[in-house]
Amino acid sequence: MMIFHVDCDAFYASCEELRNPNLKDKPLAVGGLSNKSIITTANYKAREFGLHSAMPLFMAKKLCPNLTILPVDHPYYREKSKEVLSIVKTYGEKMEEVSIDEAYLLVNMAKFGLSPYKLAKRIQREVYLKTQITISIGISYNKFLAKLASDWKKPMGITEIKKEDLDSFLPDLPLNKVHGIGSKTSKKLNDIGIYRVADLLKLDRSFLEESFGKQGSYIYKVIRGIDNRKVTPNRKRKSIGKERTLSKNTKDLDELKLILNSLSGQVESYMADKDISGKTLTLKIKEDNFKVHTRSITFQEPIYSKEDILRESISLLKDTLGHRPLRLIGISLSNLNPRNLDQLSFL
Ligand code: TTP
Ligand code: MG
Repeated sequence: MMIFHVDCDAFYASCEELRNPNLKDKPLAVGGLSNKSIITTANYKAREFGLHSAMPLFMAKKLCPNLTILPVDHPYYREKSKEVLSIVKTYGEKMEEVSIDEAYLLVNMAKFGLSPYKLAKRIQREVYLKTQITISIGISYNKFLAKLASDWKKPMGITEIKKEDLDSFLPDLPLNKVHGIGSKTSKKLNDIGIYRVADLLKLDRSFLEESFGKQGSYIYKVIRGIDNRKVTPNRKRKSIGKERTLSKNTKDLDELKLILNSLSGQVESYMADKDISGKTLTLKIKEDNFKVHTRSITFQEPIYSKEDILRESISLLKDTLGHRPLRLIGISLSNLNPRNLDQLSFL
């Protein structure tokens, strides 16, 4: 078995180029339209000017005055993502979607009678022919290395990392290229003179564990090519909800708002763990006579933040609350989808 990590090239920008082909050879960024916002991505032409994801728009414009900027259109990208990933999925035993444009695929090579490289080529070609989206593929024997490999050569790259190649891929790697080392950890490590994987390799396991806990032991292992995480197909959950039976029946709005506040926080953190968002919010209440009422609202754009969930559930509560006190209150989000990176909420 091999693990393939598939990642679409300049995904949002490529989607936009598809429906407007004359943008293809021009620098293009997708992002918010006010100067304070950031760009979510840039096509490869714009990257020649130094543009990258999460760059403030004003900076992008300064570096690249001829930049075309388009607003984000999630529903369209999600559609394209489904097209791409449903093709990729046919090649694997299992697929795990990680974000809108990437997935891990567990591949049984024996089925194909091809080298991993040739199979990756075939997947690339089929995806391109059917969707006009280009993808890069990383191939290895674990998730960490497969992900590293897909990022190695882009766009349209195929990179395989074998056990014997570890020394040529890992030691020179800067910390920010190690998936799982965030900017905070990276900064702490820089403070003690660690800049590359080669420096990290000199640190004891116990030191890393004492300094960074679980993450420390993860780092210790992955930079040695050890990663036992399985490819886990995304469970199709229909909804995510939390409810609470009240210690004392009440219809006091302020008291109920406090409970909604805590429930919204719990739903938010669950959504964050799974990296998903939901389009439909449902409020459920049970009155002191055990009568249950539910009320739902479906949004144009999916939500996942505590603030959004709380605000909307309070407004549902105001519409639902009658004159009877409640003995239970709950909220749930359904119509779930993988979400994208956090920055999007600022656009
Ligand atoms: P990435 O795969 O990180 O980037 P990309 O596909 O644009 O470019 P690459 O060829 O290097 O893979 O992210 C996928 C999409 O997610 C991207 O097109 C836009 C969105 N995104 C954000 O909204 N914010 C971000 O900070 C990043 C990194 C991506
Ligand atoms: Mg990508």
